[in-house]
Amino acid sequence: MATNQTFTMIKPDAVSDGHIGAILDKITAAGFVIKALKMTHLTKTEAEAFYAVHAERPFFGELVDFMTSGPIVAAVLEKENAVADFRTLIGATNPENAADGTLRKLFARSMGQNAVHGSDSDENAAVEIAFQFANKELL
Ligand code: FUP
Repeated sequence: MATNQTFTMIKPDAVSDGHIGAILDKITAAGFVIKALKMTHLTKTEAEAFYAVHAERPFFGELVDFMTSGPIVAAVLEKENAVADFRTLIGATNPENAADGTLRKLFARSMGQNAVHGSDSDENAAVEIAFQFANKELL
């Protein structure tokens, strides 16, 4: 599943800064179709599980605190080559290194509060979609 799908979250900084509409607009303008969409609030357990790969990193606690600090907008996006093309659209993890016009360059506050998540592989996209969306939301 998910060869042409990716998972995104508009993170609490961008939600709080009022960028939901502008970000969704840029996502659809780039050719992605929104297949599922919800505003929700990650629990500590969910954020810890989502970023478990970073559990031993020094920034983990701050990352979990940030991701649970306010609502997020989660979405499933569809497009040919979705994972790679969406990573290009969001730009580098650190917005200071992100290319002009990328979502992180335009909307992120910092490396830790970088506005948008995008899956890094088809396998992770499938796992992340299932993590946030029920089957009936994916029809
Ligand atoms: P990305 O794939 O670009 O979202 O980046 P990573 O999976 O490497 O990191 C996930 C999140 O951890 C980033 F969005 C922000 C945070 N992070 C830091 O706060 N500091 C770092 O040095 C690396 C990542």
